[in-house]
Amino acid sequence: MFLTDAQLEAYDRDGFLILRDLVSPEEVRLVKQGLARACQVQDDRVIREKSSGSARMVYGMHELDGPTGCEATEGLARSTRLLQAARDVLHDEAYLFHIKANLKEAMTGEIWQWHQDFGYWRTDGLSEPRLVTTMLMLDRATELGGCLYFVPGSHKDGTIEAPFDDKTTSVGIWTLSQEQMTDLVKRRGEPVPVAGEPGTVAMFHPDLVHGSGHNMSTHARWQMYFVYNAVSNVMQPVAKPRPSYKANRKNIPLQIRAKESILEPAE
Ligand SMILES: O=C(O)CCC(=O)C(=O)O
Repeated sequence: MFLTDAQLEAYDRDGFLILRDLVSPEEVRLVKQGLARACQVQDDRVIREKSSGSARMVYGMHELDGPTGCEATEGLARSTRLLQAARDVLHDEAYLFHIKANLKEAMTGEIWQWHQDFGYWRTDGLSEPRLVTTMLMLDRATELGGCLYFVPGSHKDGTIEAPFDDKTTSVGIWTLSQEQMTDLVKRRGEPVPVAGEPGTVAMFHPDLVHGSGHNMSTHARWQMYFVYNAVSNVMQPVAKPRPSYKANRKNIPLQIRAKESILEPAE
């Protein structure tokens, strides 16, 4: 076990858990270096903002033989801090469903409407929301800079049928309507900002309602999202499977890295 019983209880109650100073500044620096390199790549793994053309999302940083691969990111995904914590929450062995970075450049980084991630992932053939997202702050995340917001306890509503929106931002998502969001906030309370220093981690449930605003600050806000699926949460076949860097169907348990710090070679 990496997480305590009290932390697991908080995760079950709120749908998220914040772990401050989990990743060292030097480790964050290495991951950022790899991400800056990956942003230069011309590939479908790099999705750009419609308005500015700067990188908004980067997939596949754990694929060491892929165009965006980064040893530091792949190594961190297998650290006890991230992988064992994911296993604890999932009560199972875990594997990487995907890793993606979300970037919001200063002044231009765009919003993410209110949504639940499982709204998308169930279309990949997943029947159970037995995944966990482990988000790592690579920059200071602030309210002005478009940090994430969570609606505590909203995962208890299950997966809400929401309309698909591929118009208002650069990436289509099943976005909660104004009526759905108003009703949710009345019952569950106001959204809370997920602000913090680089190295802070937030683990959250696939049915947790979340979103974030435009980056109005003069600083970039980069974040890395490690999404783990429980190995027993087998994906069913679908007519049009997404590429494996978005929806990995190979449920082979991920092994913990021999060295905990990614500053040391793996084996
Ligand atoms: O990075 C953000 O601010 C939001 C990301 C998000 O909600 C998502 O990728 O599903």
